[in-house]
Amino acid sequence: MSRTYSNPVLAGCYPDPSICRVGEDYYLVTSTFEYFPGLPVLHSRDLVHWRLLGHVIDRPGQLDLTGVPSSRGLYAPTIRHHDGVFYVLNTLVEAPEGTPSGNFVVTATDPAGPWSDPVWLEEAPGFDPSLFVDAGGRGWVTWTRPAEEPEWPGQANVWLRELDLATLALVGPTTLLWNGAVRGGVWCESPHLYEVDGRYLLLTAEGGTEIHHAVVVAASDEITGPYVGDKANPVLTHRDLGRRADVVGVGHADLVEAHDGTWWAVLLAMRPYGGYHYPLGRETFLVPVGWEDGWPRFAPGTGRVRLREDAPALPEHPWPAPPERETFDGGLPAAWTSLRGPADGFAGAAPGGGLRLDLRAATLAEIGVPAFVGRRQEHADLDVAVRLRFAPTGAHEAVGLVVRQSEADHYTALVTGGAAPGDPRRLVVTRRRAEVETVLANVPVDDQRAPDPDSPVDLGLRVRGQDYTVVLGGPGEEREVVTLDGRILDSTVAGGFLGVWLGLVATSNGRPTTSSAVVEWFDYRPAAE
Ligand code: 6LW
Repeated sequence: MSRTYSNPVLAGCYPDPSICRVGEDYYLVTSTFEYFPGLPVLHSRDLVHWRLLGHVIDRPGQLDLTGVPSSRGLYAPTIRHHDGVFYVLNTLVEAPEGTPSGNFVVTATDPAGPWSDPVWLEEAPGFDPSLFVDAGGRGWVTWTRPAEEPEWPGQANVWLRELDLATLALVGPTTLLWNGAVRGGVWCESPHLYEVDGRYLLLTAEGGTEIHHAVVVAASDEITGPYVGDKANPVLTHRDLGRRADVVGVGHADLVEAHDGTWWAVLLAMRPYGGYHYPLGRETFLVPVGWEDGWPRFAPGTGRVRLREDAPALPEHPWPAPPERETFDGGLPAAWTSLRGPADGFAGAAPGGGLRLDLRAATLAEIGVPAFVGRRQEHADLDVAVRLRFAPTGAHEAVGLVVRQSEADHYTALVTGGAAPGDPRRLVVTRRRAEVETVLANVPVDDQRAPDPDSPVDLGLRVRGQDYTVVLGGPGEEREVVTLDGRILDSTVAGGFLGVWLGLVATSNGRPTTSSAVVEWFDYRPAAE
């Protein structure tokens, strides 16, 4: 019996995947928008199991994410390798005025980093830049640009220009390559070029990164075109399955030839549950690719992105699983992120163990750098538990759990109060939906007969599908406080390009503060299936 693997190969918010191979090693990057560090670089030996190597954008000197609204910032990246150098091309969207933005390229000789500072491709306005190095070693950038005089909303085109790999400067003429496979189709984007059997293949996404997403392909004998679409276009989509499919929004593919000569695509798709909602966001899937008459056939024979697929015949190479209990011994784990800037300014290993979180005046509702740290929600069913040490010194100080989509849409379950006699510590659970805040629960934290404001607080989330139940109290003493609805946090309701992040925030709600909290541990335990 042949081996199988389960899709997605990267669960949770890993959108816009791009892949390259160096020998028997595979490297993959995904978009991260306003999160910092940005653009994770993942490594695999078998295309199925991935581990985090580092991040492409990991220091503020590279670019400025402060002031970038949610779901703007770092869009879809491309990773390529040529002649000992890794290239990542990317776009910074909606940076504050006066700071560089748009398409850029960074390089590294080690994919784990350090990556260079960006070289901005100012003469290539648009997004989704990709690099193709031809057989003669010449570099070519393709990218998407919204049509200047659109015939319909969302019309976009793909452009090409040569990139001098020695200077990273764009040179020569700019050529319009492609207008999309479907007249009236939206967002012809995510263009990648390949040379296969002497022809140039242009793979793009079309239909927008939602239910109508699709993969289309065109080919040309010359790199500059004319490109002729495959009669089978779209060559992969689930748009015809409608909203009840278990996998929707299939698109944004990148191809790789494995070291055994088989071909594969990574792409994004979503898994709705509890109705047409997908709080886990756009995830990375792996799909087999075959060739017929010079054209790629995705999942030959089924044409579908399946949750279980026949595995590559490469030796299996799993990586150690991350611990379910994070004790922050080395400070913030590599897979955790903050918002728009590094966490070093407010978080680090606490002297007695755990994570020190210094409160900041900024709140999660602002487009700023609040004292927030978090990680992707990667499972539909899981239990989160934290033990916090927090003795507020001001009435407005609050520390606790966050379920985040954006500054406009999130839930918080925060420990507050306790700074003055007669002001007992409370847990306040708030929903922020489309910028409107509603307190859903406000309950005492401590046993009122013997309040002990210095005692640690155990707080948790029991996530079962779209139900996120806030739990207060340690093992054996858990109290269910309130159940939150996950549906309001996905892109179908809240908009945006992101899946949900689970994390912690420490805020003084706009007041000056010198307070800190300690997170003794943070459990992330997928529930048994
Ligand atoms: C991505 C582009 C897109 O760069 O969304 O809708 C952007 N299309 O391909 C962010 O994922």
